[in-house]
Amino acid sequence: MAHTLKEARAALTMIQAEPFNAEAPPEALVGDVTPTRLHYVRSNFPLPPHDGSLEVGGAVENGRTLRLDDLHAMPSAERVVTLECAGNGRLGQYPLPVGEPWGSYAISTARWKGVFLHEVLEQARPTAGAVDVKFEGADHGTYYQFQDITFVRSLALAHAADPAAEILIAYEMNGAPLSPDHGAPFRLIVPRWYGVASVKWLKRIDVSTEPHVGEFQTGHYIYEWADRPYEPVALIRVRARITDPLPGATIAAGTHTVRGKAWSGTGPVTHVHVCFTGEGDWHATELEHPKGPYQWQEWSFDWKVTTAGRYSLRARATDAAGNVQPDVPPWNRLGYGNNAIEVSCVDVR
Ligand SMILES: Nc1nc2c(c(=O)[nH]1)N[C@H]1C(S)=C(S)[C@@H](COP(=O)(O)O)O[C@H]1N2
Ligand SMILES: [Mo]
Repeated sequence: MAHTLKEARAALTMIQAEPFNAEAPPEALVGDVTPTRLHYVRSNFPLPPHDGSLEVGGAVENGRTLRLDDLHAMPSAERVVTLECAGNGRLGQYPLPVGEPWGSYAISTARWKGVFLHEVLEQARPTAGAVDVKFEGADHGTYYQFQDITFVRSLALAHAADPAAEILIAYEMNGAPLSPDHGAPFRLIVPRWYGVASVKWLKRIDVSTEPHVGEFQTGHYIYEWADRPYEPVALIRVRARITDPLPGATIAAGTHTVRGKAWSGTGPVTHVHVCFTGEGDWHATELEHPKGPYQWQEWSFDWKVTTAGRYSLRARATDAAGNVQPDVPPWNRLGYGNNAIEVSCVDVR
């Protein structure tokens, strides 16, 4: 397995060796779906062993233990979902906060297959008074001041049990069983939310009558400011990326089709504008209709450039909720949710 693990990781840009954390390469953003070997990986703890069982319990009338066969026997669903780490773009924050020094590529899109969480919860029958659902991974370890804690996240029962939320317990990614780094044998996929909600190596689903207060949503993965109460990170903020030309490229004068992706958890994205001088010359791009509710959209713009020189390219997305990217990273102590407009320099000769 060591060999295949090494192969599975070879195309990624490593941020940390152990636990393994790695960004996607720029090619990851070219198509609609990111090939699995190019999908970013974010793990807080070493790869855990998993015994293949998933306990569903707590404040439910019908607790049970599910195995892969049980999940396979249920109706399946497939969704294409863009995942972004809430720490993506942390390097763009100044002063640099603690945490993984992510550049801009902790973002990818995959086709996930599994069963709907709401169906599993319906079968479990939460008791009256249940308000929260904890999702526990098999992974654990040292974390800041903690000797040994397990990766646990919760969602409000109203969200977890909502058929419209389309939360998956996924067992396949891009047509193959989940790989070790992406949460084998099964994981949560929470569309529209920063990746942290999508608990990998899912071991236990625990319905509760009290909201969960855990390190991964009250100590980290929170927007923390000096002057107001913190908020847990939740929906992915609106963002656009230029994928062609890549930063630092040299292109010939003439007409160049500038391309990119745009995404938002409060989406869909309704406009992407591009700017070539940094002086407010914003041009509307051609934006494709979303191919699905949870995946990035493609946009393009035919840029006619006749004068040689260095240009600074910017792309700015706006979504249906009216959210638009800010010029500078919205600072918070732990450096989450940087969706500032990116600038890339391109030489025209
Ligand atoms: N059990 C467990 N699940 C986890 C994590 C983790 O450390 N442990 N990391 C989360 C974070 S922060 C992100 S961004 C996504 C990344 O999913 P990926 O590695 O498949 O890209 O997994 C989430 N699920
Ligand atoms: Mo993340």
